[in-house]
Amino acid sequence: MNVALINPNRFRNPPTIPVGLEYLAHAMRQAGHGVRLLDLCFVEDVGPAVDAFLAEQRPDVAMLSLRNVDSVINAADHFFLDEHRAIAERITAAGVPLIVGGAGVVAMPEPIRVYLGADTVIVGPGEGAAVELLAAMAAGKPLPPLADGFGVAIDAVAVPARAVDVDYAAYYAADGVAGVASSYGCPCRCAFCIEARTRLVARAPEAVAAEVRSLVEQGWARFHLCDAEMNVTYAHALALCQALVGSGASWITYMRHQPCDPVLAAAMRASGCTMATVTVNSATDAPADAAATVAMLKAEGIQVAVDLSCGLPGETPEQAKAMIDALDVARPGHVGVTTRYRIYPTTPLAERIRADAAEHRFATGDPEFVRPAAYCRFDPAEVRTWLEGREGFAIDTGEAVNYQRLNKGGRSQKPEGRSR
Ligand code: B12
Repeated sequence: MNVALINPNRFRNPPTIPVGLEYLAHAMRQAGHGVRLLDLCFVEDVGPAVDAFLAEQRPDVAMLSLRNVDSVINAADHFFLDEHRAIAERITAAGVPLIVGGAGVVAMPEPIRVYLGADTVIVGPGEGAAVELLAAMAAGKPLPPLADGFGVAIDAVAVPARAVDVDYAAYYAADGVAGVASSYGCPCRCAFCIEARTRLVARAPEAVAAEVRSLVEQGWARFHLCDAEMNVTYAHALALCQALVGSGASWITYMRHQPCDPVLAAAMRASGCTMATVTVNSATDAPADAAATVAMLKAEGIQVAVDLSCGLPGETPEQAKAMIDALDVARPGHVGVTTRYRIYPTTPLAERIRADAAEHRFATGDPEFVRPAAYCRFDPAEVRTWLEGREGFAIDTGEAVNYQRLNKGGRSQKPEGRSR
């Protein structure tokens, strides 16, 4: 079939290479389909670009990637679904069947499908599910409204071709980096998060390493690991690091504060990891464990930022302050504190707010939680007083992501152990 892939993500702080669409393009080409990708990230005149692309390619189906529903942080001051809907409308007006998928759709699959007027939404990894749908379409079957990509096997040893359809130079020039995913899904249970509680699907570390080497060969040696949290399975994290040794890449990642030990920290460093964002929830995590992980990573000379979430249902200010104290002693380069949560309708946080009037009073915004709504239990002004005088600590305003912050020189992080 003739497939049009469209990346509507024009948020450029930083710009993000549409790696998900690159993976889809590879899987569909392997299955014998014709694929072209329209990347709208740096395009000025979006509407005419979409119309021209459709008129020229005359696709059998269009696949629109929905990475961001909104900016999440700061009560989601950028809401992207309206601009995505304008693109979706041009596709459907041209009579082209529309399938949507991407990291954002898991937030609320059916409301997003309806909002965009799409035929189908695929939740989760798309490599297997999109190919299955194309086969069904070719056999004349109707498109289902919902398909579960987590339930369809992916080719775990595939090595997707990179930088074929996307202008990497434009992204790197604008502070972007390549992304590489070694797994999808996240078994963590964070109440506010849309990725949590999804099935973990892992790729073979050797295949990921081969993909990384191909990026390095093309000159794109710095990448962001795009796993939800790299270490949710300790054995996979360690095997990934071991496979990446000698690739020539340098990489940055998100990880949970646990599991981590000196062996994993050393393997990360040996494989080219230069920076980690450690995600910590003061409602559930032990301060000593979080501080220990920061120390282990710093001992290897890895730059560390912490994304600290505090003020979740049931949490006391004392819990949050104990975590802040412990992190202040561990001294990561930056601690971004979140106290306002975007409420997504499918999360446990939303369920709790719906069920409990005492929690409802902390919620503002769209009562259906489709358009931005926020939960804020700790007054940010008070939290600011807890952070006063602590170098590197700030309420996260979404003005930058951590690799930008630390590149601009967060708190200096002199390696405490081996030198670089
Ligand atoms: C790594 C990451 C980053 C890195 C990206 C680095 C890089 N160069 O790639 C950085 C730190 C830069 C970043 C920034 C931001 N991020 Co971010 N990020 C992620 C993370 C962890 C991985 C995304 C990823 O690339 N995955 C790997 C690729 C291969 O998977 P994928 O894109 O999901 O694609 C697969 C499927 O979704 C599907 N698919 C994709 N498109 C399509 C289309 C169709 C039609 C189909 C059928 C299938 C399909 O198939 C693909 C292959 O399996 C996700 C969380 C997560 N685990 O998903 C958050 C996430 C995507 N980020 C999010 C947000 C909000 C942001 C920021 C706005 C944060 C901010 N306030 O600054 C910015 C936006 C940047 C931008 N320009 O878009 C949200 C978006 C959802 C939402 N809530 O709106 C997520 C989901 C986190 C969350 N829990 O809320 N991010």
